[in-house]
Amino acid sequence: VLSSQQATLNELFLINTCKPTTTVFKGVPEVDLSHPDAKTLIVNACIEFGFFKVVNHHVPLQLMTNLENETLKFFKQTQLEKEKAGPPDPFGYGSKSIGTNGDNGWVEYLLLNTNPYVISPKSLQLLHQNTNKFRCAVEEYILAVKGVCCEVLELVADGLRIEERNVFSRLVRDERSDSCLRVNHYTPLIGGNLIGFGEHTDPQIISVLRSNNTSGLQICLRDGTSWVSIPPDHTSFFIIVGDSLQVMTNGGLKSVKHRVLTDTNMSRLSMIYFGGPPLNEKMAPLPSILVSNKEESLYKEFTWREYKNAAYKSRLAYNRLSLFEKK
Ligand code: GA4
Repeated sequence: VLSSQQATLNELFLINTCKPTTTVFKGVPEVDLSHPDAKTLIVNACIEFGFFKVVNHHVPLQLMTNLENETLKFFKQTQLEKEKAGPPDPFGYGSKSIGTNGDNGWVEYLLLNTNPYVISPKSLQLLHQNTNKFRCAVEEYILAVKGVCCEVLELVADGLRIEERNVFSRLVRDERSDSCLRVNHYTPLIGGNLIGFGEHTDPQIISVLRSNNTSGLQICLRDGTSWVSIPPDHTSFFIIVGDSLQVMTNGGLKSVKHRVLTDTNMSRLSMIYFGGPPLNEKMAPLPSILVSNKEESLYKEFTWREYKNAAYKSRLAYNRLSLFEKK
């Protein structure tokens, strides 16, 4: 029999009753960035799963744990203190509610845009309301993770045999790039299996995720129905293919649906860097891909700003790309 508190939680966060025992996935592709054939491994992983793990990335563990500790200090404050950095509109501190269209999750988070050119007042406030140590940890981490993001994107271009190896990475390196950093904190709940962050694809190009050693992340396999749990690894990064990479490769590399379930006894802390293009950037399949594959574009013409606006108007689980597909 469920306690009334548990029953309310279940209602709010859609307890996963259909498949309580999700398989732990042993087949996550692992890419050593200095492997001579990293580019092929990466493209194969993007095709097969839209997801892979990066090892040997040269980002010191201490840099990751430093941000982890600084943000934990933030999350340990009282709710009242934390809410001074909210609401997330869309940047700032948020709790339980995700986006503005009625999605909920058992999560609290910090969301900030990372680029000095486009940084929002709320992100600045978040950085400056906190200690110097917090701000340095964020800035140092962003610099490092942006490097990993760009290196992976250059290997994607190499693996696809695109001559201009910075076709994707230049968008993230651009001083107007609309990239952001999110830190998600999932506190444990007896009963487990609550939805921490509901299923969705990321709208950006790729996302680079690092978490502590608590499980919870699941991806949906290409059959569209099987959810598998990803074993956590606090020393590595996980790469998530986003909708924008799907568009730029004309559907060759598809975005991956993923979600997070809460753990029964451990807190999960994840930090995700979303590599996004500048707002004015036209999102279209690369001409070189269309030519070499002798394909027509599957998508209507749109800018990242238009896509992002559409995304922010949609529910988390919505298949946003369908709005931009040619019929
Ligand atoms: C999913 C990926 C990123 O976390 C995010 C999310 C954003 C938000 O939390 O504000 C969105 C979600 C994400 C996609 C649909 C909209 C917008 C919540 C939501 C319901 C920061 C992003 O860019 O898109």
